[in-house]
Amino acid sequence: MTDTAADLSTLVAAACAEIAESQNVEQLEAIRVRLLGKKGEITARLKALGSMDPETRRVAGAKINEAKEKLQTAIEERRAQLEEELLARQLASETVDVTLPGRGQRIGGLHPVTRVRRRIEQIFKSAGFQIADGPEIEDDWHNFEALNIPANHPARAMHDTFYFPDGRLLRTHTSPVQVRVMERQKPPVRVIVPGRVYRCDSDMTHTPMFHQVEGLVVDEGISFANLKAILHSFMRALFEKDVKMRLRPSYFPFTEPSAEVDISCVSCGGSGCRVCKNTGWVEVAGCGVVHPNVLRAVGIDTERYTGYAFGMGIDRLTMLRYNVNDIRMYFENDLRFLRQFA
Ligand code: 2NM
Repeated sequence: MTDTAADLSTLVAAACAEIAESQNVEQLEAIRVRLLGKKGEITARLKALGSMDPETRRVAGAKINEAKEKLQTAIEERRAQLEEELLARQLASETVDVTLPGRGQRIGGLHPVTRVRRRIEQIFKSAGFQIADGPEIEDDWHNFEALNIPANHPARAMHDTFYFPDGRLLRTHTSPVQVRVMERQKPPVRVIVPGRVYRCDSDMTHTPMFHQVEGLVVDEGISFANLKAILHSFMRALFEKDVKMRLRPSYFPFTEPSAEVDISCVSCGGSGCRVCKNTGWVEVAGCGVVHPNVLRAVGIDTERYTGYAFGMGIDRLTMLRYNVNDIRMYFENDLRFLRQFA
């Protein structure tokens, strides 16, 4: 064996050991460049062949090419091995265990007040009522004047109105919408108006914003008896119970006569409990025969037409239906509370 041949086999053996020990493709590539790159050790030997005599060149050339092929093969095999290892590591670290339980997605639900409002709408719809709505920011005329509540009328003090600097206000009831309905629609009128109303009042039974539904029927020959019948049917439908109902004389500027509506306590059935303060009755609405001044304010002929109207708090009806005793719970939006209704 010639010196150069021995030298070459030493180089190949050392390189093969280095290739086998390389830890990643970058290291391996550096080895390849050092050996087989343009300025590599093997490449240099191939270049040196040119200055040899033909016989020496033939023998040396064959040996160098053999060494080159051996190294190339070793490098490619090691590269494949390293890539396979890398892929295996990636697969192991990125594995998704499809048998793990999911994180879970909580289903949302309608707010209890919304659920009761929809029930109310459904019941009145099936009795032939239209559903109307209107602005929450109102003018004095629609909220008070047209409803027979002139300036300085004591009823204005009862309303704890929120005013804007320009004299407009947040509606204190949904009646202004009924005024707007009567302004644009000739009788017969048969509507309910659910919506948000605002009063400057806040404690366990009052929130500054609350929900009301008011009803209005105007036609020929409408009487207090019709009012009583529709309200009693409504209460039985809403609470899905054969509730009793009674009317107590009351006062509203926009109705005459006027009455408060009580139903037998839905919590105890009338025997007496905390909800009805041991009276057996709970107050749920106000109502009456529309005052002629209201009909006149919107240009309805009071000789030909009469009407009845009623109003109730949706939040309060919701409290009765779900046995909740603090109205503020409905507006805190605490999920622990709301989830119980989903
Ligand atoms: C109530 C009680 C009694 C009422 C009156 C009217 C209107 F616009 F026709 F005059 N709407 N709503 C009314 C009557 C509301 O709430 C306790």
